[in-house]
Amino acid sequence: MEIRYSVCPHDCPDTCAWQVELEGGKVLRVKGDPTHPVTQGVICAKARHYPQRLYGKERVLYPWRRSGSKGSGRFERVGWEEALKEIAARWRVLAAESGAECILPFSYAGTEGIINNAGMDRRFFNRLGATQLRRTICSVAGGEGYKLAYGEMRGVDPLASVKARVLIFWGINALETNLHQALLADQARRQGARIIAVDVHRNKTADWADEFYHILPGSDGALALGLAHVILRDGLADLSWAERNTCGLDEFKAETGRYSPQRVARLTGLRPGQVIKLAHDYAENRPSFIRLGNGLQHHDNGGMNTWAIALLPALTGAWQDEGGGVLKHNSGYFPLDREALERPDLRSGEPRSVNMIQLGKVLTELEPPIRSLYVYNSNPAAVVPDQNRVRQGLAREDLFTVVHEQVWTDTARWADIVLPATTCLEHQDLYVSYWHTVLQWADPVIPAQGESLPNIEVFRRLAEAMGFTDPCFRDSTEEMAGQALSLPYWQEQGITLARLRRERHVALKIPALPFAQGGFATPSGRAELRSEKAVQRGLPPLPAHRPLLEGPEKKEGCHLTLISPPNHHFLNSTFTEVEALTAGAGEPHLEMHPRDAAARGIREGDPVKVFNARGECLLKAKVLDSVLPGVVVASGVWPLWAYPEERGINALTSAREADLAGGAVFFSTLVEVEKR
Ligand SMILES: Nc1nc2c(c(=O)[nH]1)N[C@H]1C(S)=C(S)[C@@H](COP(=O)(O)OP(=O)(O)OC[C@H]3O[C@@H](n4cnc5c(=O)[nH]c(N)nc54)[C@H](O)[C@@H]3O)O[C@H]1N2
Ligand SMILES: Nc1nc2c(c(=O)[nH]1)N[C@H]1C(S)=C(S)[C@@H](COP(=O)(O)OP(=O)(O)OC[C@H]3O[C@@H](n4cnc5c(=O)[nH]c(N)nc54)[C@H](O)[C@@H]3O)O[C@H]1N2
Ligand SMILES: [Mo]
Repeated sequence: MEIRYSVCPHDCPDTCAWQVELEGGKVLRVKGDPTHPVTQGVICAKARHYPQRLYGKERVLYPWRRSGSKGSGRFERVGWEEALKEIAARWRVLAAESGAECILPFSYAGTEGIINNAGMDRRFFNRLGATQLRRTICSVAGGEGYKLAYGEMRGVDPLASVKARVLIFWGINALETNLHQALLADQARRQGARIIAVDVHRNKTADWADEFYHILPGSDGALALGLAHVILRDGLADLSWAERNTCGLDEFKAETGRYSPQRVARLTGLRPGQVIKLAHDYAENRPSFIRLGNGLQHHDNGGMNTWAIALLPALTGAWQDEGGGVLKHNSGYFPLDREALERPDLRSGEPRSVNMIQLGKVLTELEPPIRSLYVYNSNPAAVVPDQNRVRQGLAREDLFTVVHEQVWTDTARWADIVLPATTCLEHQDLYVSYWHTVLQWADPVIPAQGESLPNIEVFRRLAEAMGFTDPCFRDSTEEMAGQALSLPYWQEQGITLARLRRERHVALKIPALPFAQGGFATPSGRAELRSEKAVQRGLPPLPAHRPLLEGPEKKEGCHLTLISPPNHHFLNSTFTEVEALTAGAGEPHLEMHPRDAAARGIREGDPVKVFNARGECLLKAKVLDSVLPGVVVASGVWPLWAYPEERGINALTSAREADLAGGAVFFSTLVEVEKR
């Protein structure tokens, strides 16, 4: 048996280091690398199934051309050269007729590998003059909200969180979505720390925590301001630190005066005593650590709520303790030379841009229309909101769709041309994490399966086919990785590509107390309780509670808020192609409170129709009190075949934009449910 190493490329904070066991050149097992400081030999069940994904029957191994009607799933084999020639020929004609803006790239984070995520593709579409895509589907609203407070995406190093005495998991289901953060918290708990979860349903993380605060969807801003109210009222703030390192303190004091425990209890569904207790438990135990999740920001008010929560350690001065503060997103510890990677200078004008969450509208309404779509690193037919419109768009006979994929996804089925993509075990890449602070590199572990090619290579070939002669279109993965790491920061870190290749993973040198003396990257240099940027973006100058647009208003006769969070067994829609994992996940279902079920004559196991003005989805009811009355939960983005009549959960979700940066509002969805 032979052992080689790789890195998990999937869109997950943990970015694990893999130890891969091979026999006769075949991958037998994938395990956690015991030498990686964060992975520590542990990986999730999904990744342990990688050999099934790699060699599974759903793998796309050759280029294919559609041979039946659109969406029929009938394809015939073609060679790479023929496929690329056809794409280039179609694009040349389209560009001549309508301008290259009629071509739209669509990608997200199928791979987090720096080079295959965003590099040669951006160069190519910049040079082509294609419509630009705003990649908003995941975390931009919360990201911008966090930046209103602190200016950049840096927070507590997760390895320091073991030192905390109180750890709040806020809107994050870490047990299923950030496993190693839960393991680090367990370590802290063994040393006496308490773990608190704040969520809208009692998920695995809530069960594992010592205390659970079960709140109403979209009420996090109110809760954070209520905690601030009690912290200031009861003398729990570190005012001397806050006076030196925040701006807008007096106004903030006045504003939070409006968030009495009684009012906050009404807004959140908690009892006033719970608000007071949480404020005291948080502020009186130090170091205090908040892991700020992604779930709470998939709402109309997600940006502002993230801002409000992020400010709590600036009141208590928690940043002065090792392990104290907040961790939302740590990509700021990995500054990469994006201009060198993506070459925005290759654009000749300023092409239009569209918001990816509005793909349905973009494909069906935009003028002048999109005439060709090139999809990679994403599965929009399943993951994008307002799914019926997306499908209407994908079904357009006049839309020339190319999908570069590892597996046969819902989106691939609607393609005119499907191209085979390598997996992380078959190509090189450079990996950062958006949670831990270890830089990684991986070389291929096995040769490319079938005729699959990495993203970088496909764009190199497309550039050649289009006659793009700039030498940057011939760069290798190593050259581009070198360009990404060319900023002085990497020299200061003592990290070169040669060293990284030798050591596979290198932990960054991060100050133990990054913000003990403030020094935030905001316009004022302080943590901003009051923000001019917020005003410029249409928010109030200080964080405030704002109701969900589809929340309390009870539009369209729909009375239940639908939350559709990630599934334990899948990674977004990835891994749904692994039979053992879909079998383990069972079938798509809807959790509802006994009171809501009884009011609709619904019993455990009943087939139900979940619907609103946008569409419907057929699920099986699970009646339990892990959800509050008025809230229903359907976990996972499943492939369409798993739903009766092939109507996915995103048929219900809205393509409305959140309060910041055009983020997605998957969880601000009102539905009604009836027995079928
Ligand atoms: N197993 C697994 N792991 C994953 C993924 C996956 O699909 N499966 N996806 C990956 C990706 S892309 C991401 S972005 C992350 C996301 O992982 P997380 O950061 O954990 O975010 P979510 O799972 O979307 O939501 C977390 C929790 O927020 C809750 N929530 C919803 N609305 C609210 C609210 O208004 N307030 C509060 N307090 N809580 C609310 C949801 O019920 C859910 O339990 O996970 C990554 N890891
Ligand atoms: N209802 C609902 N919808 C959601 C969410 C939710 O919680 N609820 N979560 C949202 C979030 S947070 C996110 S991030 C999005 C994620 O949405 P997507 O980014 O579309 O994620 P996946 O569904 O995992 O699809 C990624 C695809 O990329 C492919 N891929 C992987 N590596 C490569 C590669 O190297 N090259 C190529 N060409 N392809 C590759 C995989 O095979 C996979 O099919 O979904 C969003 N949609
Ligand atoms: Mo995400």
